[in-house]
Amino acid sequence: MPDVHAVIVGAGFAGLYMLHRLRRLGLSARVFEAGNGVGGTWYWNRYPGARCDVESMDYSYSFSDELQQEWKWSERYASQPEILSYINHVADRFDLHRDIQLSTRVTSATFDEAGRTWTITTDRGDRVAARFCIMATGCLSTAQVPKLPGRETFGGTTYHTGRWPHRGVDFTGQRVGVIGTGSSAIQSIPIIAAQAAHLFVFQRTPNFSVPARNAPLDPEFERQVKAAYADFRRQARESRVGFVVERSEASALAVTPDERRREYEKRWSRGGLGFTATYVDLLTNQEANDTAAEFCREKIRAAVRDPTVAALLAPKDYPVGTKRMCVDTGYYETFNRDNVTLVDIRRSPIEAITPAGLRTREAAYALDSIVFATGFDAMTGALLGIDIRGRGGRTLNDAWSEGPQTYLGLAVAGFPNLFAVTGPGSPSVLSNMIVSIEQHVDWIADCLEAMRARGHETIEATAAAQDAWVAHVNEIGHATLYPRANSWYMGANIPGKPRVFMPYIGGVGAYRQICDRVAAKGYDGFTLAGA
Ligand code: NA7
Repeated sequence: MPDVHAVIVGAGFAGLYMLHRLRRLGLSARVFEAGNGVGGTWYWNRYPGARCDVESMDYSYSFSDELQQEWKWSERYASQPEILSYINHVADRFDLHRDIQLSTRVTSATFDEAGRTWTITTDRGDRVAARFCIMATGCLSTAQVPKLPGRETFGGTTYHTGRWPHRGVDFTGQRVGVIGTGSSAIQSIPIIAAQAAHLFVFQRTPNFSVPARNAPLDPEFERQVKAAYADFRRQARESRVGFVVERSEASALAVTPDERRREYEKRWSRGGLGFTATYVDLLTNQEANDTAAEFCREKIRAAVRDPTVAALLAPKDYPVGTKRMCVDTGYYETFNRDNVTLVDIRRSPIEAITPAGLRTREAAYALDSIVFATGFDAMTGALLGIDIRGRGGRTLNDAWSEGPQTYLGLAVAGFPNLFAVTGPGSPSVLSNMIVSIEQHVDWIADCLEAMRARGHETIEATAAAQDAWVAHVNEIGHATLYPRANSWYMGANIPGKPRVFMPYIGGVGAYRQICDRVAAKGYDGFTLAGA
Protein backbone atom coordinates (compact mmCIF):
# COMPACT_ATOMS: atom_id res chain seq x y z
CA MET A 1 0.00 0.00 0.00
CA PRO A 2 1.28 3.47 -0.79
CA ASP A 3 2.10 5.81 2.11
CA VAL A 4 0.34 8.71 0.41
CA HIS A 5 -1.85 9.16 -2.63
CA ALA A 6 0.58 11.59 -4.26
CA VAL A 7 4.05 12.95 -3.86
CA ILE A 8 4.41 16.44 -5.27
CA VAL A 9 7.90 17.59 -6.16
CA GLY A 10 8.33 21.34 -5.70
CA ALA A 11 6.55 24.00 -3.65
CA GLY A 12 6.37 26.84 -6.13
CA PHE A 13 3.12 28.15 -7.60
CA ALA A 14 2.43 24.72 -9.15
CA GLY A 15 3.19 22.52 -6.15
CA LEU A 16 1.25 24.67 -3.71
CA TYR A 17 -1.90 24.74 -5.79
CA MET A 18 -1.60 21.00 -6.52
CA LEU A 19 -1.45 20.31 -2.79
CA HIS A 20 -4.47 22.51 -2.18
CA ARG A 21 -6.52 20.77 -4.89
CA LEU A 22 -5.64 17.27 -3.68
CA ARG A 23 -6.53 18.19 -0.12
CA ARG A 24 -9.91 19.43 -1.27
CA LEU A 25 -10.49 16.02 -2.88
CA GLY A 26 -9.61 14.35 0.40
CA LEU A 27 -6.45 12.81 -1.10
CA SER A 28 -3.27 12.64 0.93
CA ALA A 29 -0.17 14.32 -0.46
CA ARG A 30 3.35 15.10 0.59
CA VAL A 31 5.43 17.87 -0.95
CA PHE A 32 9.21 17.88 -1.14
CA GLU A 33 10.92 21.19 -1.81
CA ALA A 34 14.66 21.74 -2.28
CA GLY A 35 14.56 25.37 -1.07
CA ASN A 36 14.34 26.36 2.54
CA GLY A 37 11.05 28.10 1.83
CA VAL A 38 8.14 27.94 -0.58
CA GLY A 39 7.99 29.98 -3.79
CA GLY A 40 10.09 28.15 -6.39
CA THR A 41 11.41 30.62 -8.96
CA TRP A 42 10.51 33.49 -6.66
CA TYR A 43 12.34 31.91 -3.75
CA TRP A 44 15.58 31.50 -5.71
CA ASN A 45 15.73 34.47 -8.08
CA ARG A 46 16.51 37.30 -5.68
CA TYR A 47 18.94 39.21 -7.88
CA PRO A 48 18.67 43.02 -7.86
CA GLY A 49 15.70 44.17 -9.94
CA ALA A 50 14.04 40.73 -10.15
CA ARG A 51 10.49 41.39 -11.20
CA CYS A 52 7.74 39.61 -13.09
CA ASP A 53 7.18 40.86 -16.62
CA VAL A 54 3.58 39.71 -16.67
CA GLU A 55 1.41 42.35 -15.00
CA SER A 56 0.51 41.76 -11.37
CA MET A 57 -3.29 41.68 -11.81
CA ASP A 58 -2.70 38.76 -14.21
CA TYR A 59 0.16 37.03 -12.43
CA SER A 60 -1.71 35.59 -9.47
CA TYR A 61 -3.94 32.66 -8.58
CA SER A 62 -7.56 32.78 -9.66
CA PHE A 63 -8.83 29.77 -7.70
CA SER A 64 -10.03 31.76 -4.69
CA ASP A 65 -12.13 34.87 -5.20
CA GLU A 66 -11.54 35.99 -1.60
CA LEU A 67 -7.80 35.76 -2.17
CA GLN A 68 -7.81 37.74 -5.40
CA GLN A 69 -10.14 40.38 -3.99
CA GLU A 70 -8.23 40.89 -0.76
CA TRP A 71 -4.66 40.84 -2.03
CA LYS A 72 -3.33 44.28 -3.04
CA TRP A 73 -0.47 44.56 -5.50
CA SER A 74 1.50 47.76 -5.25
CA GLU A 75 2.90 48.07 -8.79
CA ARG A 76 1.97 47.34 -12.39
CA TYR A 77 4.64 44.60 -12.36
CA ALA A 78 5.28 42.93 -9.03
CA SER A 79 8.80 42.71 -7.65
CA GLN A 80 10.29 39.41 -6.50
CA PRO A 81 9.92 40.25 -2.77
CA GLU A 82 6.25 41.13 -3.24
CA ILE A 83 5.52 37.92 -5.18
CA LEU A 84 7.34 35.87 -2.55
CA SER A 85 5.29 37.44 0.23
CA TYR A 86 2.13 36.70 -1.81
CA ILE A 87 3.12 33.03 -2.11
CA ASN A 88 3.87 32.82 1.59
CA HIS A 89 0.52 34.45 2.30
CA VAL A 90 -1.20 31.79 0.15
CA ALA A 91 0.66 28.97 1.91
CA ASP A 92 -0.39 30.37 5.32
CA ARG A 93 -3.93 31.19 4.34
CA PHE A 94 -4.62 27.68 3.01
CA ASP A 95 -2.62 25.99 5.75
CA LEU A 96 -0.29 24.31 3.25
CA HIS A 97 2.96 24.21 5.24
CA ARG A 98 2.12 21.10 7.26
CA ASP A 99 2.43 18.81 4.22
CA ILE A 100 5.59 20.42 2.84
CA GLN A 101 9.06 19.22 3.70
CA LEU A 102 11.59 21.98 2.94
CA SER A 103 15.33 21.74 2.25
CA THR A 104 14.77 18.33 0.73
CA ARG A 105 15.73 17.46 -2.82
CA VAL A 106 14.08 14.51 -4.51
CA THR A 107 16.81 12.30 -5.94
CA SER A 108 14.88 9.41 -7.50
CA ALA A 109 11.40 8.25 -8.43
CA THR A 110 10.94 4.61 -9.41
CA PHE A 111 7.77 2.94 -10.62
CA ASP A 112 6.98 -0.49 -9.26
CA GLU A 113 4.80 -2.25 -11.83
CA ALA A 114 3.54 -5.00 -9.53
CA GLY A 115 2.49 -2.65 -6.73
CA ARG A 116 1.52 0.20 -9.11
CA THR A 117 3.30 2.70 -6.90
CA TRP A 118 6.09 5.21 -7.20
CA THR A 119 8.88 5.11 -4.67
CA ILE A 120 10.36 8.53 -4.15
CA THR A 121 13.66 9.05 -2.37
CA THR A 122 15.33 12.26 -1.21
CA ASP A 123 18.76 13.57 -0.28
CA ARG A 124 17.61 13.57 3.36
CA GLY A 125 17.00 9.81 3.37
CA ASP A 126 13.22 9.86 2.91
CA ARG A 127 11.63 6.97 1.07
CA VAL A 128 7.94 7.36 0.32
CA ALA A 129 5.58 5.16 -1.67
CA ALA A 130 2.89 7.03 -3.58
CA ARG A 131 0.23 6.09 -6.10
CA PHE A 132 1.03 9.24 -8.12
CA CYS A 133 4.14 11.30 -8.59
CA ILE A 134 3.49 14.87 -9.65
CA MET A 135 6.42 16.92 -10.88
CA ALA A 136 5.88 20.58 -10.08
CA THR A 137 9.55 21.25 -10.65
CA GLY A 138 9.33 24.44 -12.72
CA CYS A 139 10.54 25.27 -16.21
CA LEU A 140 13.46 27.48 -15.24
CA SER A 141 14.80 26.01 -12.04
CA THR A 142 18.09 24.33 -12.91
CA ALA A 143 20.71 27.08 -12.94
CA GLN A 144 23.27 26.88 -15.72
CA VAL A 145 26.82 28.00 -14.98
CA PRO A 146 29.15 27.63 -17.95
CA LYS A 147 32.09 25.34 -17.41
CA LEU A 148 34.79 27.95 -17.87
CA PRO A 149 38.33 26.87 -17.05
CA GLY A 150 39.78 28.32 -13.86
CA ARG A 151 36.46 29.03 -12.13
CA GLU A 152 37.66 27.66 -8.82
CA THR A 153 40.75 29.89 -8.91
CA PHE A 154 38.81 33.17 -8.82
CA GLY A 155 39.84 35.29 -5.83
CA GLY A 156 36.59 37.29 -5.67
CA THR A 157 32.99 36.18 -5.25
CA THR A 158 30.79 34.57 -7.89
CA TYR A 159 27.00 34.62 -8.03
CA HIS A 160 24.30 33.12 -10.24
CA THR A 161 21.17 35.26 -10.62
CA GLY A 162 19.00 32.22 -9.94
CA ARG A 163 20.84 31.33 -6.70
CA TRP A 164 21.14 34.77 -5.18
CA PRO A 165 22.18 35.12 -1.51
CA HIS A 166 19.27 35.92 0.80
CA ARG A 167 21.21 38.61 2.60
CA GLY A 168 21.51 40.59 -0.66
CA VAL A 169 24.76 41.83 -2.13
CA ASP A 170 26.27 45.30 -1.94
CA PHE A 171 28.51 45.99 -4.94
CA THR A 172 29.50 49.46 -3.81
CA GLY A 173 33.06 50.27 -4.82
CA GLN A 174 33.53 46.98 -6.69
CA ARG A 175 34.57 46.04 -10.19
CA VAL A 176 31.79 43.71 -11.26
CA GLY A 177 31.45 41.46 -14.31
CA VAL A 178 28.02 40.31 -15.47
CA ILE A 179 28.12 37.39 -17.91
CA GLY A 180 24.97 37.10 -20.04
CA THR A 181 22.39 39.52 -21.37
CA GLY A 182 19.07 37.66 -20.98
CA SER A 183 16.11 38.83 -18.87
CA SER A 184 17.89 38.38 -15.55
CA ALA A 185 20.89 40.41 -16.70
CA ILE A 186 18.73 43.07 -18.30
CA GLN A 187 16.79 43.55 -15.06
CA SER A 188 19.83 43.57 -12.79
CA ILE A 189 22.39 45.50 -14.86
CA PRO A 190 20.89 49.00 -14.33
CA ILE A 191 20.84 48.45 -10.57
CA ILE A 192 24.30 46.90 -10.32
CA ALA A 193 25.67 49.71 -12.51
CA ALA A 194 24.34 52.32 -10.10
CA GLN A 195 26.23 50.65 -7.22
CA ALA A 196 29.45 49.34 -8.70
CA ALA A 197 32.67 51.29 -9.22
CA HIS A 198 32.78 49.72 -12.66
CA LEU A 199 30.54 47.21 -14.42
CA PHE A 200 31.70 45.06 -17.34
CA VAL A 201 28.88 43.40 -19.26
CA PHE A 202 30.05 40.32 -21.18
CA GLN A 203 27.62 39.85 -24.05
CA ARG A 204 27.47 36.81 -26.33
CA THR A 205 24.11 37.55 -27.98
CA PRO A 206 22.26 40.86 -27.70
CA ASN A 207 18.57 40.71 -26.78
CA PHE A 208 15.53 42.69 -27.78
CA SER A 209 14.00 44.46 -24.82
CA VAL A 210 10.89 46.60 -24.53
CA PRO A 211 10.44 49.19 -21.77
CA ALA A 212 8.37 47.98 -18.81
CA ARG A 213 6.87 51.39 -17.96
CA ASN A 214 6.46 50.11 -14.45
CA ALA A 215 4.51 52.36 -12.08
CA PRO A 216 2.41 52.16 -8.94
CA LEU A 217 -0.69 50.12 -9.72
CA ASP A 218 -3.43 52.43 -10.98
CA PRO A 219 -6.20 52.22 -8.33
CA GLU A 220 -8.87 52.73 -10.97
CA PHE A 221 -7.53 49.82 -13.05
CA GLU A 222 -7.39 47.66 -9.93
CA ARG A 223 -10.98 48.56 -9.06
CA GLN A 224 -12.19 47.74 -12.57
CA VAL A 225 -10.41 44.39 -12.66
CA LYS A 226 -11.63 43.39 -9.21
CA ALA A 227 -15.21 44.36 -10.08
CA ALA A 228 -15.15 41.83 -12.93
CA TYR A 229 -12.28 39.53 -11.97
CA ALA A 230 -14.10 36.36 -13.08
CA ASP A 231 -14.51 37.73 -16.58
CA PHE A 232 -10.93 39.06 -16.64
CA ARG A 233 -9.67 35.57 -15.74
CA ARG A 234 -11.93 33.88 -18.29
CA GLN A 235 -10.54 36.07 -21.06
CA ALA A 236 -6.99 35.25 -19.93
CA ARG A 237 -7.73 31.51 -20.01
CA GLU A 238 -9.15 31.77 -23.51
CA SER A 239 -6.34 33.96 -24.82
CA ARG A 240 -3.18 32.88 -26.64
CA VAL A 241 -0.67 33.66 -23.92
CA GLY A 242 -2.66 33.62 -20.70
CA PHE A 243 -3.24 37.36 -20.46
CA VAL A 244 -5.11 39.70 -22.69
CA VAL A 245 -3.08 41.86 -25.04
CA GLU A 246 -4.42 43.98 -27.83
CA ARG A 247 -3.90 41.60 -30.74
CA SER A 248 -4.13 42.75 -34.32
CA GLU A 249 -5.36 40.42 -37.04
CA ALA A 250 -3.62 42.49 -39.74
CA SER A 251 -0.36 41.65 -41.48
CA ALA A 252 2.53 44.01 -40.84
CA LEU A 253 3.00 44.07 -44.60
CA ALA A 254 -0.56 45.13 -45.36
CA VAL A 255 -0.20 48.60 -43.85
CA THR A 256 1.91 51.61 -44.81
CA PRO A 257 5.29 52.19 -43.14
CA ASP A 258 3.86 55.28 -41.41
CA GLU A 259 0.93 53.41 -40.04
CA ARG A 260 3.22 50.61 -38.85
CA ARG A 261 5.52 53.04 -37.09
CA ARG A 262 2.59 54.68 -35.31
CA GLU A 263 1.37 51.31 -34.12
CA TYR A 264 4.83 50.18 -32.93
CA GLU A 265 5.28 53.53 -31.17
CA LYS A 266 1.95 53.08 -29.42
CA ARG A 267 2.94 49.64 -28.12
CA TRP A 268 6.44 50.78 -27.20
CA SER A 269 5.11 53.65 -25.12
CA ARG A 270 2.55 51.39 -23.45
CA GLY A 271 5.38 49.01 -22.51
CA GLY A 272 5.47 45.30 -21.83
CA LEU A 273 5.18 42.03 -23.69
CA GLY A 274 2.28 43.02 -25.98
CA PHE A 275 4.77 44.35 -28.52
CA THR A 276 5.01 41.14 -30.57
CA ALA A 277 1.20 41.03 -30.91
CA THR A 278 1.27 44.28 -32.92
CA TYR A 279 0.69 42.33 -36.15
CA VAL A 280 -0.56 38.82 -36.69
CA ASP A 281 2.43 37.64 -38.74
CA LEU A 282 5.36 39.00 -36.73
CA LEU A 283 6.34 35.53 -35.55
CA THR A 284 5.56 33.68 -38.76
CA ASN A 285 6.86 35.90 -41.57
CA GLN A 286 10.47 37.04 -41.70
CA GLU A 287 9.71 40.15 -43.74
CA ALA A 288 6.99 41.21 -41.32
CA ASN A 289 9.30 40.48 -38.40
CA ASP A 290 12.07 42.59 -39.94
CA THR A 291 9.85 45.69 -39.69
CA ALA A 292 9.44 45.21 -35.92
CA ALA A 293 13.09 44.25 -35.40
CA GLU A 294 14.27 47.35 -37.25
CA PHE A 295 11.96 49.51 -35.12
CA CYS A 296 13.56 48.05 -31.97
CA ARG A 297 17.07 48.60 -33.34
CA GLU A 298 16.21 52.25 -34.02
CA LYS A 299 15.09 52.59 -30.41
CA ILE A 300 18.42 51.17 -29.25
CA ARG A 301 20.35 53.58 -31.47
CA ALA A 302 18.28 56.46 -30.08
CA ALA A 303 18.90 55.43 -26.45
CA VAL A 304 22.63 54.70 -26.61
CA ARG A 305 25.00 57.61 -27.30
CA ASP A 306 28.04 55.68 -28.56
CA PRO A 307 27.15 54.29 -32.01
CA THR A 308 29.61 51.39 -31.68
CA VAL A 309 28.03 50.29 -28.40
CA ALA A 310 24.53 50.77 -29.85
CA ALA A 311 25.42 48.59 -32.85
CA LEU A 312 26.70 45.88 -30.53
CA LEU A 313 23.53 45.99 -28.42
CA ALA A 314 21.26 45.67 -31.46
CA PRO A 315 20.35 42.03 -32.29
CA LYS A 316 20.75 41.22 -35.96
CA ASP A 317 20.89 37.48 -36.42
CA TYR A 318 17.52 36.22 -35.19
CA PRO A 319 13.91 37.41 -35.52
CA VAL A 320 12.53 39.63 -32.74
CA GLY A 321 10.42 37.61 -30.29
CA THR A 322 12.01 34.24 -31.08
CA LYS A 323 14.26 34.47 -28.05
CA ARG A 324 12.26 35.43 -24.98
CA MET A 325 11.53 39.18 -25.25
CA CYS A 326 12.95 41.08 -22.29
CA VAL A 327 11.20 43.86 -20.42
CA ASP A 328 13.44 46.48 -18.87
CA THR A 329 13.74 49.70 -16.94
CA GLY A 330 16.59 51.82 -18.28
CA TYR A 331 18.64 48.92 -19.67
CA TYR A 332 19.99 50.46 -22.86
CA GLU A 333 20.51 53.87 -21.21
CA THR A 334 22.76 52.19 -18.64
CA PHE A 335 25.40 51.87 -21.37
CA ASN A 336 25.68 55.69 -21.45
CA ARG A 337 27.22 55.62 -17.97
CA ASP A 338 30.95 56.19 -17.69
CA ASN A 339 31.32 53.23 -15.34
CA VAL A 340 29.79 50.65 -17.72
CA THR A 341 31.68 48.79 -20.45
CA LEU A 342 30.12 46.37 -22.93
CA VAL A 343 32.43 43.53 -23.93
CA ASP A 344 31.69 41.52 -27.08
CA ILE A 345 32.42 37.91 -26.18
CA ARG A 346 30.99 36.65 -29.45
CA ARG A 347 34.01 38.16 -31.24
CA SER A 348 36.41 37.53 -28.39
CA PRO A 349 35.15 34.66 -26.19
CA ILE A 350 35.97 34.23 -22.52
CA GLU A 351 38.93 31.88 -22.35
CA ALA A 352 39.25 31.50 -18.61
CA ILE A 353 38.35 32.76 -15.19
CA THR A 354 41.55 33.84 -13.45
CA PRO A 355 42.42 34.57 -9.81
CA ALA A 356 42.10 38.30 -10.60
CA GLY A 357 39.04 38.25 -12.86
CA LEU A 358 38.63 36.84 -16.34
CA ARG A 359 40.41 36.70 -19.62
CA THR A 360 38.93 36.89 -23.09
CA ARG A 361 40.85 36.09 -26.23
CA GLU A 362 41.86 39.76 -26.45
CA ALA A 363 42.09 41.19 -22.95
CA ALA A 364 42.14 40.58 -19.20
CA TYR A 365 39.57 42.14 -16.84
CA ALA A 366 40.24 42.62 -13.14
CA LEU A 367 37.06 41.89 -11.17
CA ASP A 368 35.96 41.71 -7.53
CA SER A 369 32.70 39.87 -8.32
CA ILE A 370 31.37 37.85 -11.23
CA VAL A 371 27.62 37.52 -11.75
CA PHE A 372 26.59 34.59 -13.90
CA ALA A 373 23.32 35.68 -15.52
CA THR A 374 23.65 32.63 -17.71
CA GLY A 375 20.18 31.17 -17.40
CA PHE A 376 18.83 27.69 -16.90
CA ASP A 377 18.68 24.19 -18.31
CA ALA A 378 15.12 25.09 -19.25
CA MET A 379 12.04 22.87 -19.27
CA THR A 380 13.78 19.51 -18.97
CA GLY A 381 16.70 20.22 -16.59
CA ALA A 382 14.83 19.74 -13.31
CA LEU A 383 13.05 16.58 -14.50
CA LEU A 384 16.17 14.96 -15.90
CA GLY A 385 18.08 15.91 -12.75
CA ILE A 386 15.99 13.33 -10.89
CA ASP A 387 16.62 9.64 -11.55
CA ILE A 388 13.14 8.83 -12.85
CA ARG A 389 12.49 5.20 -13.82
CA GLY A 390 9.25 4.01 -15.35
CA ARG A 391 8.03 0.70 -16.71
CA GLY A 392 10.79 -1.91 -17.10
CA GLY A 393 13.24 0.34 -15.23
CA ARG A 394 13.60 2.63 -18.25
CA THR A 395 14.97 6.03 -17.29
CA LEU A 396 13.44 9.32 -18.40
CA ASN A 397 16.91 10.33 -19.56
CA ASP A 398 16.85 7.40 -21.94
CA ALA A 399 13.27 8.03 -23.10
CA TRP A 400 14.16 11.67 -23.81
CA SER A 401 17.61 11.14 -25.29
CA GLU A 402 16.52 12.84 -28.52
CA GLY A 403 14.51 15.55 -26.80
CA PRO A 404 11.45 15.54 -24.56
CA GLN A 405 8.56 13.31 -25.63
CA THR A 406 5.26 13.84 -23.84
CA TYR A 407 1.56 13.56 -24.35
CA LEU A 408 0.11 17.06 -23.87
CA GLY A 409 3.17 18.06 -21.85
CA LEU A 410 1.44 16.31 -18.96
CA ALA A 411 2.39 12.65 -19.17
CA VAL A 412 4.99 10.32 -20.66
CA ALA A 413 4.37 6.91 -22.26
CA GLY A 414 6.03 4.21 -20.18
CA PHE A 415 5.75 6.28 -16.99
CA PRO A 416 2.29 5.52 -15.56
CA ASN A 417 0.86 7.83 -12.89
CA LEU A 418 3.59 10.40 -13.42
CA PHE A 419 2.44 13.91 -14.24
CA ALA A 420 4.42 17.02 -15.10
CA VAL A 421 2.86 20.40 -14.40
CA THR A 422 3.64 22.65 -17.39
CA GLY A 423 5.97 20.06 -18.88
CA PRO A 424 7.63 20.33 -22.30
CA GLY A 425 4.99 20.03 -25.01
CA SER A 426 2.57 22.34 -23.17
CA PRO A 427 2.30 26.15 -23.57
CA SER A 428 4.22 26.71 -20.28
CA VAL A 429 6.94 29.31 -20.86
CA LEU A 430 5.12 30.83 -23.83
CA SER A 431 2.33 31.84 -21.49
CA ASN A 432 1.46 33.47 -18.19
CA MET A 433 2.76 30.60 -16.06
CA ILE A 434 0.05 30.94 -13.42
CA VAL A 435 -2.73 30.43 -15.94
CA SER A 436 -0.99 27.37 -17.37
CA ILE A 437 -0.22 26.00 -13.90
CA GLU A 438 -3.83 26.33 -12.75
CA GLN A 439 -5.05 24.64 -15.92
CA HIS A 440 -2.71 21.67 -15.51
CA VAL A 441 -3.33 21.30 -11.79
CA ASP A 442 -7.09 21.38 -12.31
CA TRP A 443 -6.83 18.85 -15.12
CA ILE A 444 -4.68 16.49 -13.02
CA ALA A 445 -6.93 16.85 -9.96
CA ASP A 446 -10.04 16.17 -12.06
CA CYS A 447 -8.31 13.16 -13.57
CA LEU A 448 -7.43 11.71 -10.17
CA GLU A 449 -10.98 12.26 -9.00
CA ALA A 450 -12.40 10.54 -12.11
CA MET A 451 -10.03 7.62 -11.61
CA ARG A 452 -11.09 7.22 -8.02
CA ALA A 453 -14.76 7.32 -9.01
CA ARG A 454 -14.23 4.62 -11.66
CA GLY A 455 -11.89 2.46 -9.60
CA HIS A 456 -8.87 3.02 -11.80
CA GLU A 457 -5.43 2.81 -10.28
CA THR A 458 -3.17 3.64 -13.21
CA ILE A 459 -3.22 6.00 -16.12
CA GLU A 460 -0.60 5.98 -18.84
CA ALA A 461 -0.21 7.85 -22.11
CA THR A 462 -0.15 5.55 -25.11
CA ALA A 463 2.91 5.67 -27.34
CA ALA A 464 0.67 6.43 -30.34
CA ALA A 465 -1.00 9.43 -28.68
CA GLN A 466 2.37 10.70 -27.54
CA ASP A 467 3.93 10.37 -30.99
CA ALA A 468 1.01 12.22 -32.55
CA TRP A 469 1.27 15.01 -29.96
CA VAL A 470 5.03 15.39 -30.37
CA ALA A 471 4.55 15.59 -34.15
CA HIS A 472 1.84 18.24 -33.72
CA VAL A 473 3.97 20.33 -31.31
CA ASN A 474 6.82 20.17 -33.81
CA GLU A 475 4.72 20.92 -36.82
CA ILE A 476 3.19 24.09 -35.44
CA GLY A 477 6.49 25.15 -33.84
CA HIS A 478 8.20 24.87 -37.19
CA ALA A 479 5.50 26.88 -38.92
CA THR A 480 6.83 29.87 -36.93
CA LEU A 481 10.13 31.73 -36.90
CA TYR A 482 11.04 30.44 -33.40
CA PRO A 483 13.36 27.63 -34.56
CA ARG A 484 15.57 30.24 -36.28
CA ALA A 485 16.96 31.45 -32.95
CA ASN A 486 19.47 29.75 -30.71
CA SER A 487 17.20 30.07 -27.71
CA TRP A 488 16.60 28.11 -24.55
CA TYR A 489 13.18 27.23 -26.06
CA MET A 490 15.27 25.15 -28.49
CA GLY A 491 17.68 23.83 -25.85
CA ALA A 492 20.41 25.75 -27.67
CA ASN A 493 21.90 27.32 -24.52
CA ILE A 494 23.06 23.98 -23.12
CA PRO A 495 25.99 22.34 -24.90
CA GLY A 496 24.93 18.92 -26.24
CA LYS A 497 21.21 19.33 -25.53
CA PRO A 498 18.97 18.03 -28.36
CA ARG A 499 17.75 20.88 -30.54
CA VAL A 500 13.97 20.65 -30.25
CA PHE A 501 11.37 23.43 -29.93
CA MET A 502 9.98 22.38 -26.56
CA PRO A 503 6.89 24.45 -25.72
CA TYR A 504 3.50 24.15 -27.43
CA ILE A 505 2.76 27.26 -29.43
CA GLY A 506 -0.90 26.66 -30.28
CA GLY A 507 -2.04 29.07 -27.54
CA VAL A 508 -3.36 28.44 -24.04
CA GLY A 509 -7.04 28.78 -25.03
CA ALA A 510 -6.81 26.22 -27.84
CA TYR A 511 -4.62 23.96 -25.73
CA ARG A 512 -7.11 24.00 -22.85
CA GLN A 513 -9.85 22.88 -25.25
CA ILE A 514 -7.70 19.98 -26.43
CA CYS A 515 -7.03 18.86 -22.83
CA ASP A 516 -10.71 19.21 -21.93
CA ARG A 517 -11.72 17.14 -24.95
CA VAL A 518 -9.25 14.42 -23.98
CA ALA A 519 -10.80 14.24 -20.51
CA ALA A 520 -14.38 14.39 -21.83
CA LYS A 521 -13.68 11.40 -24.07
CA GLY A 522 -12.70 9.31 -21.04
CA TYR A 523 -9.00 10.26 -21.25
CA ASP A 524 -8.49 9.68 -24.92
CA GLY A 525 -4.90 8.68 -25.68
CA PHE A 526 -4.40 7.22 -22.21
CA THR A 527 -4.74 3.66 -20.98
CA LEU A 528 -6.54 3.34 -17.67
CA ALA A 529 -6.36 0.22 -15.57
CA GLY A 530 -8.12 -0.96 -12.45
CA ALA A 531 -6.80 -2.54 -9.31
P1 NA7 B 1 18.61 33.45 -20.44
O1 NA7 B 1 17.52 34.19 -21.08
O2 NA7 B 1 18.86 32.06 -20.86
O3 NA7 B 1 19.94 34.32 -20.64
C1 NA7 B 1 21.21 33.79 -20.39
C2 NA7 B 1 22.26 34.70 -20.93
O4 NA7 B 1 23.54 34.17 -20.63
C3 NA7 B 1 22.20 34.84 -22.45
O5 NA7 B 1 22.56 36.14 -22.79
C4 NA7 B 1 23.25 33.82 -22.91
O6 NA7 B 1 23.80 34.09 -24.15
C5 NA7 B 1 24.28 33.99 -21.82
N1 NA7 B 1 25.12 32.80 -21.70
C6 NA7 B 1 24.72 31.54 -21.41
N2 NA7 B 1 25.78 30.70 -21.40
C7 NA7 B 1 26.86 31.46 -21.70
C8 NA7 B 1 28.24 31.18 -21.86
N3 NA7 B 1 28.70 29.94 -21.73
N4 NA7 B 1 29.08 32.19 -22.16
C9 NA7 B 1 28.58 33.44 -22.32
N5 NA7 B 1 27.29 33.78 -22.19
C10 NA7 B 1 26.43 32.79 -21.89
O7 NA7 B 1 18.45 33.41 -18.84
P2 NA7 B 1 17.79 34.50 -17.88
O8 NA7 B 1 18.02 34.06 -16.49
O9 NA7 B 1 18.23 35.86 -18.24
O10 NA7 B 1 16.25 34.44 -18.22
C11 NA7 B 1 15.56 33.21 -18.18
C12 NA7 B 1 14.08 33.46 -18.23
O11 NA7 B 1 13.62 33.82 -16.93
C13 NA7 B 1 13.59 34.57 -19.07
O12 NA7 B 1 13.52 34.30 -20.40
C14 NA7 B 1 12.23 34.87 -18.48
O13 NA7 B 1 11.29 33.95 -18.96
C15 NA7 B 1 12.45 34.66 -17.05
P3 NA7 B 1 23.19 33.39 -25.49
O14 NA7 B 1 21.91 34.13 -25.77
O15 NA7 B 1 22.94 31.95 -25.16
O16 NA7 B 1 24.24 33.57 -26.51
